[in-house]
Amino acid sequence: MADDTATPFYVTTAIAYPNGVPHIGHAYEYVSADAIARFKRLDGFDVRFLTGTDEHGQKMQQTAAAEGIPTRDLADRNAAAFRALQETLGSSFDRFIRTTDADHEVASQELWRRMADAGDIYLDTFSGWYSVRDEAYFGEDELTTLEDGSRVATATGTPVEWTEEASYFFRLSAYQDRLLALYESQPDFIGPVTRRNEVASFVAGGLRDLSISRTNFDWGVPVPGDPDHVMYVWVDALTNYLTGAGFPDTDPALLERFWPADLHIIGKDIVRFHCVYWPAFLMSAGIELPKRVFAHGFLFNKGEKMSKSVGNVVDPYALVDQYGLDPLRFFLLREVSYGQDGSYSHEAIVSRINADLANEFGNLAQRSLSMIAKNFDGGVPEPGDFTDDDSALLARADGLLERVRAEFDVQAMHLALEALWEVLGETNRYISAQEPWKLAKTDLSRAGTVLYVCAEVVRIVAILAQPVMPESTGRILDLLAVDAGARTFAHVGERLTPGSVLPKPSPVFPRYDDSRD
Ligand code: ME8
Repeated sequence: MADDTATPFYVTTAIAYPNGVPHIGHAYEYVSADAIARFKRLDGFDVRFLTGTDEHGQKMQQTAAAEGIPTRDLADRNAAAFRALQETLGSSFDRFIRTTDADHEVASQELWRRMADAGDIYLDTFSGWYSVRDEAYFGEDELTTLEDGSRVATATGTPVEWTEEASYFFRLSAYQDRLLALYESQPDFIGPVTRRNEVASFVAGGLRDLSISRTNFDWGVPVPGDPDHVMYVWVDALTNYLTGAGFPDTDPALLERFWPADLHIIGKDIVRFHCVYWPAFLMSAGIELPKRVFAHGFLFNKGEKMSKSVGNVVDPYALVDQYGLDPLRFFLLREVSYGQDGSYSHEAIVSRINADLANEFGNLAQRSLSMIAKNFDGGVPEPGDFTDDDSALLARADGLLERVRAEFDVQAMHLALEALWEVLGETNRYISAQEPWKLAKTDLSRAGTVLYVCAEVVRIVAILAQPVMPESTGRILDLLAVDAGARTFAHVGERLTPGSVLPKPSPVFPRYDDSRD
């Protein structure tokens, strides 16, 4: 049950095109958005997390025709694959929206009507160079002519065709000043800052009206009052964020609570749609704007762009099978600076698993808990007076929540994890310096204090790392006998209860043994 007293937080991913199967780039986006959703829940927010598939458009219709199957069958099959991937990744989404859902057609048509009522939609003829694959028109200056005389879009290399059609247009040009004022007055609207600057300079260069309907195919949402036209796929795609919050009136209470969205997580290639078109549509329709759009970077295999022809498209399921889900989630969020492009390779993943997880975290937990089991009858030791070193380390661990929260608030998950691992590093140095294994023979009470401090750090880091590695941190918290109800961030400031009985310790983060491949 949603907690009505908690502050709402609505986070979304991009909705994927199900004209193919999901790849590691999709997995990356899901894991990062899921970590944010989990973080906010643990931090006491009432979270709604939306994800799904973007099923309309000519590309879907063409892919299905090429396979000789109805478009709906292609959509059903691949939407199921995207949903299954999310489940495999442990994604905690609240709704998996499909743009073929009945309530989504109603929402898209209502948004259209409101933009039309505002006088922002008109009928005209559109002609230009159209790329089916990109579902976008390109100007002459954006094309390259190949040796065989055919033309492709320079940015994406996809073929373009000269196309003329009757089309409805959206008066995007009328929104230039309001968009620039938005970026100026709400500097947090677009993150990271480099993307905001790019968008602002694009808009400052002038905006042309946008063609927002098509007549050359019918796999889309019909335009209200003119069923010969279907909506341009991006109009309907962007509306998913509203549909998923109960717009226009499928769930008024949900809409009231969760709109405007707090955060749209997207990839860097679709910034213009989310930061120019989307706010302009909403301004036109008189609907509040989302608070923030954050664009993550692209993920590359050893620095190379994934492509079917290079043969380096990595199946995310294979990575989960090989490395385990939590290590993979950790790697993706720790290794790549969120917002920048990143690279992954077997060596890089193994190095994170062995250095960060097995050595820094796993060993610390295992060593501390085994010494407690051996010397204190398996119960949390009673700490004596804390020395300055003990108190300084505990203070650092107590300060982590604030640091990690500040990093998550600006989607710097890599820095949040860095902060946690800094304290784990200090704790490993502390345990080496204190030598509790020696103290156990000479000063058992002091050994107990040292181990208590270590167990406390492990508890705090495990609680704060739950959004990234829900399953393994859960096991660490089980080993510390932390109640299921005492694992939210509100409990970080508590302390382990001396005397509480701990289960037999077992390693949570095994080393990756390369010789087993
Ligand atoms: O763009 N690395 O769908 P999509 C990281 N339907 N992220 C990547 C990536 C990579 N190599 N490749 C793609 C669409 N992505 C539209 C969205 S939203 C109203 C409509 C990201 O399946 C990409 O940037 O092509 C996007 O955020 C998401 O995956 C879905 O991409």
